[in-house]
Amino acid sequence: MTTSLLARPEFRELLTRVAGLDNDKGDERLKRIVLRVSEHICSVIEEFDVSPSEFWSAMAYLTELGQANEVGLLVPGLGVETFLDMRMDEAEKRAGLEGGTPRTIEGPLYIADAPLATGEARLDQDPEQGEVLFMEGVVTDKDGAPIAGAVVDVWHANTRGGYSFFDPSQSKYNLRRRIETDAEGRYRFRSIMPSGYACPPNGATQKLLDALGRHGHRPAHIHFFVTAPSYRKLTTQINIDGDEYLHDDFAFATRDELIPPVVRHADADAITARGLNEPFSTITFNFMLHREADVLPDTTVERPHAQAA
Ligand code: MBD
Ligand code: FE
Repeated sequence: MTTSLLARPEFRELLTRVAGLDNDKGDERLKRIVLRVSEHICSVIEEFDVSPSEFWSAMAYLTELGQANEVGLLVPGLGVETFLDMRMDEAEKRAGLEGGTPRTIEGPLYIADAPLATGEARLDQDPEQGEVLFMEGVVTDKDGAPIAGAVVDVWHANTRGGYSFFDPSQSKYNLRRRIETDAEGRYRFRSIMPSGYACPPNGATQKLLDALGRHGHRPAHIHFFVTAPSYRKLTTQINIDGDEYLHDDFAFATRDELIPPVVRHADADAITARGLNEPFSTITFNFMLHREADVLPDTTVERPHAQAA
């Protein structure tokens, strides 16, 4: 004899009504999803003998998470954003797509409509004592043919791990640009070396991470959306090699193919040739895009983005 309430006819009937499956209005797919989610919540309550007080502390947590606008931070912290990437990777593999630059998560800190430049841009507009970084490369198709007019939308943190807009000490669009590739498919930019991001130490996300014995750090990284007409949108990041969190990212976004060599230039001639006074670093990284195809799931993710006012 089972002691589970979940199998009881009166509970099945309750779930059916919860999900609106006893009416012919509304959205069929949503009804099936709500049924399963409700069932899973009840099943977890039963499995762990969750008390009402424990349950309400979880609801208070979700409320706090939403009010602090940290939903987009906890999702990657729980590996769910990476799971969505794994599913897209699988769908592409099943459709025979191979090679190309690997995707990795977008994260919660993108701002649309950064200034658009052609060929090259300087990203650091706020004065900051950071190591100068030059990054460049080519956007190509999967045969290595350059794609002119592709847009490399790049964003990264400053030397304190903060992103403009979310960090009010930075100016609008600091360390954010869109760069259109030139006739040879090239992009390049000058910026400063980012530092890794850390979850707000007193925030809701860090509170749960603490309870799991986890840290909330990301290795230093640079985000990209790379788009071109008739190609699949690429969402990716590169990581800065040598970072202590390189293979211990709280957001699970590191991939081996996304750790390009960072070349440090310290000799006087190289420094003066760039018009600098200090050593600097360069990174070369090419993006390889796949052609769009109707049979494949769209790689453009619709999600709310803050607008830089
Ligand atoms: C970030 O900068 C980031 O990229 C992710 C995924 C989560 C939190 C901060
Ligand atoms: Fe980031």
